[in-house]
Amino acid sequence: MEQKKGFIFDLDGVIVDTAKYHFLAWQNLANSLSISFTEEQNEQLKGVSRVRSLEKILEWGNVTVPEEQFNQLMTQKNEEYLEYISKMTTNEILPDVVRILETLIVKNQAIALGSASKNARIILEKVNLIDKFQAIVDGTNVTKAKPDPEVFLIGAKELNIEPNQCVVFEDSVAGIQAANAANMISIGIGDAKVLHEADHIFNDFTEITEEFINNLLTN
Ligand code: B16
Ligand code: MG
Repeated sequence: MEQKKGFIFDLDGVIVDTAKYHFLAWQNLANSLSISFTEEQNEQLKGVSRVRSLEKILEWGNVTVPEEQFNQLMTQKNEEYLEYISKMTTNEILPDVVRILETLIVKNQAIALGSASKNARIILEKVNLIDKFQAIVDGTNVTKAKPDPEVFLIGAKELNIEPNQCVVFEDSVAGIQAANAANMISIGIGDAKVLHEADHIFNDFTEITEEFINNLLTN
């Protein structure tokens, strides 16, 4: 028999590819401090909070700044990031995300967002998906960053579904670890070599069949 489960989606790298905008904004900021910043380093910032991302960039560049400047740099980065976000459209939703969301809605499943981003609501509004989510847990609601399970546990609570009845879609290693720590089914979206700790791994949502979803609902 099919059960009601909770489906929790990460945002950046799962629903939309905003990593490219984070990269441009962090790169400009790093360059202004004469720190080099590569796409490989950007990979390591996926799922990582804004504060921790800046700390890491400063560490890589061997640069220390007073607290006031640190806060200014965070604001500067976010302002540039918001400029990119403001131009986003529905065209930037990753392939078959809408198909999977619609499949879950037709099956009367509970859907939440579980993101580290403090800009999550703006992004969901820009790509016109905000109405698909019954709960939105983002960087404004959590005190502990992934791999801590807090973001997903709050999501489960808001959906009123037990954690072990929840399924998480994630593109970052820290996010998969957070889902596993929350005792949820973890589904990695991305490279199997990177996301090997996940219970299931797909390159993207086009590979997820309705049969796979049905199996999740009956197990
Ligand atoms: P913001 P996710 C994360 O989102 C990003 O992957 C990460 O690169 C970013 O630093 C973090 O959000 C904070 O974002 O600066 O917008 O608050 O993957 O957890 O949806
Ligand atoms: Mg992500």
